[in-house]
Amino acid sequence: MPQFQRTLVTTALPYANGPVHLGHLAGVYLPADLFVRYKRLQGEDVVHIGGSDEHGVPITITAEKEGITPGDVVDRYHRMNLDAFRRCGISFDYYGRTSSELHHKTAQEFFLEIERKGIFARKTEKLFYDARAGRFLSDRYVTGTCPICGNTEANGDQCEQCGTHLSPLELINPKSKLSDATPELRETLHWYFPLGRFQKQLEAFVDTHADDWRANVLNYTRTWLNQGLNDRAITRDLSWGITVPLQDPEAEGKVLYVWFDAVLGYVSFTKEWAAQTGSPDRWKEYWQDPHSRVVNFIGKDNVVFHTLMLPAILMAWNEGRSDSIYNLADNVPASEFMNFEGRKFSKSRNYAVYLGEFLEKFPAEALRYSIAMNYPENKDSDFSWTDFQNRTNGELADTLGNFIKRSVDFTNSRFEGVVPHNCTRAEWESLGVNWADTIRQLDEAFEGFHFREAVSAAMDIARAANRFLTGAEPWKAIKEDREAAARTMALSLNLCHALSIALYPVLPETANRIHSMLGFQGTIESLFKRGVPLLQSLTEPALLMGHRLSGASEILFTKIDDAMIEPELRHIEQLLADAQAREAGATADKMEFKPLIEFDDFQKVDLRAASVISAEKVKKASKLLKLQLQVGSSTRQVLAGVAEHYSPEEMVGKNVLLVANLAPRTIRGEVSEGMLLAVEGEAGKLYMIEPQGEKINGNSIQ
Ligand code: B3M
Ligand code: ZN
Repeated sequence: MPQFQRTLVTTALPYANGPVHLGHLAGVYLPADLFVRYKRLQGEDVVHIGGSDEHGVPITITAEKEGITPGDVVDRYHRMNLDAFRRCGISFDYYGRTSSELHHKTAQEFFLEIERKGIFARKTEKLFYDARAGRFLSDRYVTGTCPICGNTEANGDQCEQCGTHLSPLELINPKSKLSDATPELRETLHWYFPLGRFQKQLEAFVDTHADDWRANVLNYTRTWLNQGLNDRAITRDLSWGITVPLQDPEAEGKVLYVWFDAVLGYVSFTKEWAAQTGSPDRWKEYWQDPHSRVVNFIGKDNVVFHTLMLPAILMAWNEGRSDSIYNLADNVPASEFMNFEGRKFSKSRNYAVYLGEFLEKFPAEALRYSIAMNYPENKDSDFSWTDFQNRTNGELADTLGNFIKRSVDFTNSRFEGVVPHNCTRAEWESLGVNWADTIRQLDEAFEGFHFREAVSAAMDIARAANRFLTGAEPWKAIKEDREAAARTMALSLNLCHALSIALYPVLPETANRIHSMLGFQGTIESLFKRGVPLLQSLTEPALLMGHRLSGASEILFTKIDDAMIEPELRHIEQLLADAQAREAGATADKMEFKPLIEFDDFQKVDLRAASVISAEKVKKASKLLKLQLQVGSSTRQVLAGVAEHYSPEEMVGKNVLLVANLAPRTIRGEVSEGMLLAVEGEAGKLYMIEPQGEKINGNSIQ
């Protein structure tokens, strides 16, 4: 692994459109904080940059819904999230906002540089336009019926019910969210970033990280690369965002696409941080010195924006330059998701525990520890109240907290609060902790982003310490062999000190409390020194005979009793019951029959028995099968949303019922000439209607 002189850590910029929840903390902010605190402890040069993503359509929709301005929305959530992070001990060096002037300027500078090089393409396309509101509608502003599952409230970019990614043009009965009007298609011009132009360079970039990036990150990225990269529109017809910085009448009323600007927020905020430290040019050391590394902490849903889009933007900037060349990310540790009591967090369904609210009731350090121990590194993990309670009471209060308190109290009461013995190296090595191994384990785990292992390795010291103290029984020894008791206490106090260092990344506040109980002035942070790795000092006992403790002793963790968890458990039951009621309600709605139609209306539907000749999966559409049908003497192609219920092999040879006179539609670039009838069973499972009988193919129903 190459050695870097400094590290820039960035964390995904949460949309300032709602409060962050425990899922965000587990996936992005806590792991990043563990990493930067570890680096600082080791005397390394590290800067942690984060901030709010304040553009994008969800923000303008919220503003319209609440009758306030987008500025009001982002002010509210920026403040709320920053405060929750602070209370949780997430140690940003800088937490910016994409609405800042410097960020607007930076994103525009990138746009202009790429425009100047002639890399963007300008293309005219037809987009939905709401004539009543006088506005073009970006995907999220259009709603309608999903062509795959029939959900009447599908969004223009995705159907929440079946998960299919859609374009607004695929919706049946599209409606504008602004006015309920049926939108019309109008031509509009946009700037496109030609990702495909960088395909080879991006492939080479990703290949250089084949050994050090996580499997999930490589997989997502390579799936995209294998499908071939396309042009992406990077402007929008909106009024909220960063204006396209051209005098051109064609650019009027257009802003940069939120993702184009958001990923550049990392650069802008590093500049703002540098200015704040009094050395405005210092940001360049982190972005443009080849001896520096950039590490982007994100969730798995943001992978390609960080492994393809941001690198491609930087490549476009770097192209043909001999100076001011940006470093591409050295690593992009993307997490899987942490679920909550077995279900996905969902902001739209209000199934979430928000960080700020959690910290009103429970201590941040206990949360940090539980979440670190459930870090969703390679697969989705789960947060449950019972697990949180058990870890707090068992591991933090009983194992760690008790050990520290027993050590300090006994020394205070029996040895006048003074370390009563000089521990030898041999004694230090005899405690059941192999210090060199432990340090190596911690180093490897933190450097490799294996945070659960890192925190467990630190907690193993507490377990060994407890075993040692309980086994040595100084409260008995003190009566016959004061020297033995003195030895035990000196070793225990040194273990307390080792714990304060090893657990510092995950429990910074507790570590500082231990540090001060042990009689040290100043904070642990005040010991940090460039080039001095504090973990390495654990190989030697740090407290010498005669060192005086502070004299105080605190309970580090209070147990969480059932009465505190009870309301939370009831609250989840309520949330789950609500979700079930909603789902049942949705089924009940379907039971309401549609308005009556005349027989003649029904006669207009041409229903035919057909049979499936061949079936195959459709690229980029995991729900669709492309079927060729025999309908009497003719053949037909139909796309059916049944890929999750039937394999292509199962479909071939089936008799099916076809709506034969449905106007053809294009889905995913493929024409579908008709629709197959199926009925929904439990949990959304689909069953094809399979007419039985001899010589029925091609015949209509009677
Ligand atoms: N705001 C999406 C999200 O919060 C987006 C991340 C931006 S990172 C530059 O998931
Ligand atoms: Zn759908």
